[in-house]
Amino acid sequence: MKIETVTAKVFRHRTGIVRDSDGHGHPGAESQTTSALLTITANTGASGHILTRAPDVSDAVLGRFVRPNLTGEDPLCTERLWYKVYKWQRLSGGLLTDRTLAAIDLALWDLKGKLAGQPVWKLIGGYRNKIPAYASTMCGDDLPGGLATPEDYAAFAEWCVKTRGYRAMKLHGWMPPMPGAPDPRKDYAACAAVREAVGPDIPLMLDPHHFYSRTDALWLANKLAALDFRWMEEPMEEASISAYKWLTRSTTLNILGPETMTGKHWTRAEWVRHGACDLIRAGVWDVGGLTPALKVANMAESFHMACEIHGTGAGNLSLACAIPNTSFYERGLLHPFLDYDAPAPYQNRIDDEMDAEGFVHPRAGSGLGQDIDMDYVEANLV
Ligand code: LLH
Ligand code: MG
Repeated sequence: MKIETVTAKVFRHRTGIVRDSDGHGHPGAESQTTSALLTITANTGASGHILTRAPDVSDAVLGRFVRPNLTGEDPLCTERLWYKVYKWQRLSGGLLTDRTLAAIDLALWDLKGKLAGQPVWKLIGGYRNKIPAYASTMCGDDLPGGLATPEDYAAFAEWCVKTRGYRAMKLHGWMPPMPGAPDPRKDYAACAAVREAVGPDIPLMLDPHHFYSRTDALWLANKLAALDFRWMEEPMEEASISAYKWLTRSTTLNILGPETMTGKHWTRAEWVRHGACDLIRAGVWDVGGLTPALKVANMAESFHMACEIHGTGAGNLSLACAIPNTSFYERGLLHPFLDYDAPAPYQNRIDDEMDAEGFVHPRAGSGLGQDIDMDYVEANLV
């Protein structure tokens, strides 16, 4: 069997999310945006798909780094193909991103699952057929009745847990350019209000401003430990492993990371080696795909450490259900003004439907489990 074609279709769709000046998403006026569908097709006619951002799979990137390395190769050899493309990053790192590696790897896994007639979460381990989700909020904002005050967070937490059935919750705090941000005391006030609203038994986590100083991060960590928070993630720039080593040593709160730091499974192994975190982080879009993310999870397991999966979508859900050493699936980002359960215009169903008890179930069908509206994509091509 051989890979015959690698193609990307860019298509238009509506979105109700706007980006602030630091790149964080918030609810806003409807506008038009684009996404891309990457497709890898074998000579049997079977295809693997993944939805991604258009620049990840531009024709320039596919033509220079991807097609020459994949065409004519056996699509089942995901490890070999990951390395073939990855090696081009050494001299072209700025052009060939980890997100492109991730898109290629995920489409290949989708194809492998379809060829095998099996869901990917089973092919890569099949540890569990359902996983509790945590409600992961958007970053704080200044929208009245949104996520503008500690009381807003508390009211939303109450809805998430008592009405929608979530069993755990993570707050994203206020980040610039929001008024008054960054302020660890304001983040703490929201965390305290949420703990008060949901009671002592719901696991809670915080993802605050990503550029606090050591002393602000430590102050916040100690205050969250007193509220019995499960973990805090990315409170400082992750390039300083020394700062994370110091923080992890200095507080009893669990520190989770690295999330956005480059370096894939190699960086994560260094964080374990240097005691820079208590819980390891991996997301398929951060570390270059399912293939390296599985290595992160298995490495963490070997040190009796949890690997908490970053981000939403079919790839991350497949990973979370495949491995033993994770606690939750991150479902979000959520906001009181948005209906997360409504499919995007290019989806027949969302990737991560959640039941009333707060569990997400990976799909039984073959591949990654995405249900894409192919007619919509074709009708809205750029
Ligand atoms: O800063 C943000 O917008 C969020 O932290 C975002 O990156 C989110 O994906 C995250 O970190 N989740 O854990
Ligand atoms: Mg995070």
